[in-house]
Amino acid sequence: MNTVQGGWWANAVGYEVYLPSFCDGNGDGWGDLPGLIGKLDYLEWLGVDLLWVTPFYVSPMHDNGYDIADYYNVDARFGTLDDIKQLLTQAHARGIRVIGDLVVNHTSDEHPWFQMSRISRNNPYRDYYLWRHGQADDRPPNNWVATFGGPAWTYDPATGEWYAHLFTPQQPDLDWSNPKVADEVEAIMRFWLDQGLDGFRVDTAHYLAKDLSLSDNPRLPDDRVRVIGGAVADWYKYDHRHDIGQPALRDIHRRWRMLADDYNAFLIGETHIVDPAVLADYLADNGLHSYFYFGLIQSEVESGQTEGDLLRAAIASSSNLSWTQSNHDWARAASRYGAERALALTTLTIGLPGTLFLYQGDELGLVNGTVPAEHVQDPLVLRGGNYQHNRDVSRTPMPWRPGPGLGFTTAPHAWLPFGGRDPVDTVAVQAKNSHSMLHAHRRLLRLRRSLPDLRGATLVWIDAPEGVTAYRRGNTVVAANLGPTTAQLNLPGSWRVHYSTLDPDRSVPGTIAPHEALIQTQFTS
Ligand code: TEU
Repeated sequence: MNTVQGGWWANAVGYEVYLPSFCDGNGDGWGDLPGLIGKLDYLEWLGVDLLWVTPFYVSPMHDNGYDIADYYNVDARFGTLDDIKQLLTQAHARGIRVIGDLVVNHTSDEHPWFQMSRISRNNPYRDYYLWRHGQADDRPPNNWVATFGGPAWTYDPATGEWYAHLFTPQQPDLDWSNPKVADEVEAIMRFWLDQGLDGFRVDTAHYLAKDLSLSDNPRLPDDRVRVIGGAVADWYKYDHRHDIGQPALRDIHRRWRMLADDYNAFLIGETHIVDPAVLADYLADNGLHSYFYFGLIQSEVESGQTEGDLLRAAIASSSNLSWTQSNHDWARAASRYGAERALALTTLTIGLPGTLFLYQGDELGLVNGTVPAEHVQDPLVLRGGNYQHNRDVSRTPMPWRPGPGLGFTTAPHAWLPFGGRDPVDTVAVQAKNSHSMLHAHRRLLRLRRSLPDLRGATLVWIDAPEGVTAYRRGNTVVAANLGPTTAQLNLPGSWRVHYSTLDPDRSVPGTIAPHEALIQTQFTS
């Protein structure tokens, strides 16, 4: 299962740019494309191969761009179509590819398709969405709940029917059983690939198709409910047998894959599926080129296990998964793991077959930003969810340098609070310190390029001391101590340490401290 397949993205290092919070080029406190273009030198210096840029299309921003009102234009708050062209030209000149975000489970309720569809029951756009009679005037068609809490249906008095939305009511779900919807989305994909985009991260890739019987989802027995706080708690109480993960998804993914292959473009699916076997099944079915493995974001390790055990199971299923520890929807990795352990896990994943993604600020070891309750913008909380579970903590502005505005903006305020960052959290300060997290990440990204075994050689897991996860690829060994005590890693032969997460000057193998990871190569004579 360890043969690397795939195109230019196999073994690439990706970097998620959460556009509203990355860099503000025009001083309005909101991140934009000119701001991002101004940071391409930094991203090249860091050593990333691929950017995933979150939605930049026209949007009323009820969910920061994940509610799209016009798929063919750039929202003025982010810039212009010309800025996209500039971004692509300048990124490509630096050898960096750029993928966009394909958000097509739903549109914005301000999209003209939805505006038309709600006018009358026989409007030609009516069947672009899922409109249904209620079980009674005050009872939705079934028991589905929205991911962000509350019923997945909203009643529209204009036509006396309900429409489905697996997120907020401002994000009506498209009806993927309508071939016209599939054609519209293909045209959108082609438009952006023709502009030079190198692919898409597919938002909620396992949603899209619904079971058109619209049967109720069974309630899970209490002992199978994942305990999670905030507005998403309701979602986890059900077995989502009828609203997501439907067989019809497979055709949608396969069709997109063929389209993308014509462009040599990369499609990576976002699913919350933590069972790697399910993802492997999607992959084996000629689905998207890769899917994010969310095990290091969402699943808890069982007692006696380490995150290394999760990774071993994942890689046993497929070599085309994408590795990540954070994104704009979850608490930052350094807050969940501690910065040192997060770096050790990044080191473990960097040598695994597949694509690795960092989330902006991961390279600085950033913990969650501070966002006082009165400043929260996340629709999850604004819809009545629990403040403790707001996603804004991972979305506060990127700290570029100390001082007012953090180098993110020249405005006195940004759209979110600056997060309470210290000078030592910033790119400028860390760039001057060779022992910083930033330099540790930069060295690591460079090693992936300079040690060919990390990309091509067969992967073999090593019998390592308790707590240590280690594998060998050719003459290179990657090992991380995820246990609580110092361990001794004795390998036959002579070895040189190229990389230690804790000590940039280390070259001698041997002990490995808790939360330390090493990359070492064997001398061959
Ligand atoms: O997220 C999908 C999603 O439902 C989760 O990641 C969700 O945010 C999480 O379970 C809550 O803790 C995607 C986007 O990444 C997210 O930003 C959007 O809000 C969502 O889709 C709707 O488009």
